[in-house]
Amino acid sequence: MKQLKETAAKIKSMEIRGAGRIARAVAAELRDYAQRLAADDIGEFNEKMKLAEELLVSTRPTAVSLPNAVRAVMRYKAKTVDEARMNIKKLADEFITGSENAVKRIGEIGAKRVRDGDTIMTHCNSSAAISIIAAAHAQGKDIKVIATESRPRLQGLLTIKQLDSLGIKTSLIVDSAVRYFMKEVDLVVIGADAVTVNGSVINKIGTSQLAMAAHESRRNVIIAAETYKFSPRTILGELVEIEERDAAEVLSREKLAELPNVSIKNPAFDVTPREYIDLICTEVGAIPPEMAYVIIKEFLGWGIEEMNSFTSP
Ligand code: RI2
Repeated sequence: MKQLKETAAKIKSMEIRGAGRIARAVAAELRDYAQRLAADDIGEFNEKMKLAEELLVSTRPTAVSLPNAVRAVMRYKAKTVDEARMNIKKLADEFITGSENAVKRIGEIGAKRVRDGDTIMTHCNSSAAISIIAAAHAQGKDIKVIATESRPRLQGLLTIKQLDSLGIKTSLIVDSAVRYFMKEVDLVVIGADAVTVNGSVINKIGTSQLAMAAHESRRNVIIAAETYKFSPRTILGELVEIEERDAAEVLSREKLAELPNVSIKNPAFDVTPREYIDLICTEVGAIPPEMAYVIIKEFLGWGIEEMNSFTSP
């Protein structure tokens, strides 16, 4: 239980972050927890696994990759504890390898949309988006990147470090400068924490204003997202919850205490409507956002019928 709680705490505090990384971390944790778990029979084992699942899913509400990873591992079927441990390990390992391959494949597919000489704008720190940029660079295309700082957690600093180590010329800008620099941009490439059935994309706060600025200037916006970032529950009309993080990420408690009339609002994500998105690049192909339902049904296995039968009593 100690390690399970530690992993949950690391995801909550964002020591482990990035929608794909979170998904792989929970799959690995469920796998390892299952191997350590003391249980007299399969009933007790299943109950304890369920509690572990609930704890992990509660850590970050927006990244749909998290419950999708949990679902992929928790569909194990077993009559004995040993059999359950074995199945869970197999499913978790399959998910982790599939996820790593997906990020690589997204790079190969997405790089086809990058032209020699392009300047790409990106936001926050997305492994899937960086996979596209890195693949285009590896193909010998002469590209430049403009990366946003991504306040308040400054994930943009991780992005510039990664791009720098690949030898890609990169400029760092403050988030509020995205429209100012749009005239220099050929293509926007960003990641996703969740994609809804209608093709809207939930990603780091600031993504929607970037996409709007790109749309205004007729620049293409590509979203890099593995299929496990698509949200089956949105078929039922559910909205993706936007995580509201601690005020101290924006202003220290001491400074805030000096301003009795001020409060901080700190949503971690926003929603970009599909009208501002040209393409969602997944590991199974680059699709228009209007095709999100096909991904949810064909590749995640959740169509309208499955979702309704799953939730009906
Ligand atoms: P990959 C991150 O969320 C960012 O919003 C990023 O765009 C998204 O996850 C996808 O990242 P956070 O964990 O899965 O920093 O592409 O809040 O790495």
